Formats: sequence, structure tokens, C-alpha cells
Amino acid sequence: GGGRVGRVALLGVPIDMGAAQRGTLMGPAALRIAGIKPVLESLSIDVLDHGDISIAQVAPATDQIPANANHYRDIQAWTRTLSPRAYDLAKSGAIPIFLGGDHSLSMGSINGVARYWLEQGRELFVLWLDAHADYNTPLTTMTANMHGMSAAFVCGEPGLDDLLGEEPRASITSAHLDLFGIHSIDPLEKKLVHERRIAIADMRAIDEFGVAVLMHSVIERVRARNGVLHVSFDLDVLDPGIAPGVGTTVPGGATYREAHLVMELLYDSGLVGSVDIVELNPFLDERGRTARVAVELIASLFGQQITDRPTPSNTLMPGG
Ligand code: B3U
Ligand code: MN
Ligand code: MN
Repeated sequence: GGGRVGRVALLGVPIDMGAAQRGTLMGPAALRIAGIKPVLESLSIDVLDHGDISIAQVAPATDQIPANANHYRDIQAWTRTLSPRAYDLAKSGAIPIFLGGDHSLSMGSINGVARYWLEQGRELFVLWLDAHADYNTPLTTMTANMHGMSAAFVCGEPGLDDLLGEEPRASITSAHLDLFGIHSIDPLEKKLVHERRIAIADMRAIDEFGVAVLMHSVIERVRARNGVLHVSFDLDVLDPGIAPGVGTTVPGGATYREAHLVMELLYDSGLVGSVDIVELNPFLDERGRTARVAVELIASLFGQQITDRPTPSNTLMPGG
């Protein structure tokens, strides 16, 4: 395996104020201890770890704090700090992997990489692997937790309009978002996802058609428009039996084998330009199991294969 990906840039984003359960700020450390860097290096990838970002020096903004957005000022500081870093890393030509941290970090990571690809004249698509749709706004949320709002924010939904301050906003459209593995959605959120006609592969679709068929349609849509794909990987998409170390476990998630196949198909596509790994909560994990599973899945996403033979899908889609 290996070979297609040249350089990866790791960036830790130790944020946990977007979630109800604290502790995801330890996620970047746990992913490093589980071996994310040596595992990628074993695939002949050149890996540079940029360490963790910090908001210690950020002056607070002065916009009005919206209702129904818990810890708005904190999330705002993280988003305003992360977005320009994500832009720079994308520009460097490496594939950035953002190590979370809760899922509110995607507001910054995606805004930054979207801005870079927009400048390049390439369309950015986002694959949202998650138990949840994260398509709430301050008007629809039942919890006010901002990690439940990040997909909506990156699609330009109103309600957090001054979050970025001076940092330019680079939204994707809701037609560039694929929700995948969803099995928990709030009533008003469900209505909004429906109104926006967002592509959604829920667990029922996965049960009926399997991940390979559904992933091919995701990949073909990106390929047809010469797009680039950002993978936003919330570990709670996995069944709690294999990934207990997340704040909001929901029964009926993706299996170990389904998740690996998703990652292998993404690698074969050659379209992945950036990745978030989010919601790992070492405070809730069992002996590092979830961190280890996350790193194994990242290995599949970056070219680890069981054999060097062409797999059936490699053979059907040679070269990617
Ligand atoms: N949709 C709910 C629950 C939730 C979203 N993301 C997570 N949980 N991890 C909310 O709070 O918006
Ligand atoms: Mn999420
Ligand atoms: Mn989730």
C-alpha cells in the first residue's frame, strides 16, 4: 500500500466547549499516543506534526453573543484561530489532518480549506461521517451545543453570522455536503436537512444497499465536477461496541468492517484533500480502544491494504 499520498500535516485542535461532555481536549494527545504519525510514516508518507493550536492569545470579539449558542466566545476564538491555519496548511500542498477536539472545530477547518480551494477554482465537497447530522442552527437546536451546528455553519446557514469576525467566510453549498452514517437527528434539524435536499445516507440506506454502493455515488459526484473532498470524521458514527470513547454514543452505528471499507474506497478515489478526526474523548475511552480504532481507520484512508492485489473496486476504478 501507500504511494499516492505525499505529505500529511497534523494539527491538534484541543477544543471541548462545543460539546456537553468535557474531555475531547485530550483527543489530540490520545491520537498521537495511539501512533497516528508512525502509522502514516509506515505508508511512506512524509508527516509533519504542527502540534496543537491555542486560543490563549486571542483577543475576544465584540459582536453580540447569539442566543442558543453555548460557549460562543470560546468557539469563536477557536474558529477564528483555526480557519487561517487550515488555509495555510492546504496551501502548503500537504493533506491536513485536524485532530479534535469536538466537532465544532470543523467550522474553522472547513472554512479555511474551502477558502483555499475556492481560490484555486476547485469545488470543495464535504463528506460528513457522523451519527448526527450536525445541521442545527441557534433557531433549531434543542441543546445549544455548538458541535451540533457545524455542518449547517459550513453550508452558510444563518444564525452565527459574525462568528468569524474579520476572517473571510467561505461557505460550501448544501449541495456539496454528504451526510453519511446518520442515525440520530432532531425534529427541526430533520426538517431543515429535508428542505435543503441534502444528500443523506442514513443507517437504513447502509443496511439496504451497503456502504460500497453509497460511497460510489458520493465519490462520482465529486469526480464528475473535478472537486476535492474534505472528510469530516466524527467517531460517534461507529457503533459504541467498537468506539466507546465519545461523548454521545448512539446504538446502531457503523461496524468495523463498514468503516474500513469506507476509508479504503476514499483512498482509492484519490480525491481526499483534508480530514477532521473529532469527538474522541479519552476521559470516556476504555484502555485506548477508540483512539486505536481511529488510527487504524486513518491507515486505511491513507492507503493501508490487506494485500497488494488489486481489490475488486480497484479493478473497476483503476487509478482513481
Ligand atoms: N443533535 C444534537 C445532538 C448532537 C449533535 N452532535 C452530537 N450530539 N455529538 C445537538 O445537540 O444538536
Ligand atoms: Mn458530529
Ligand atoms: Mn456525532
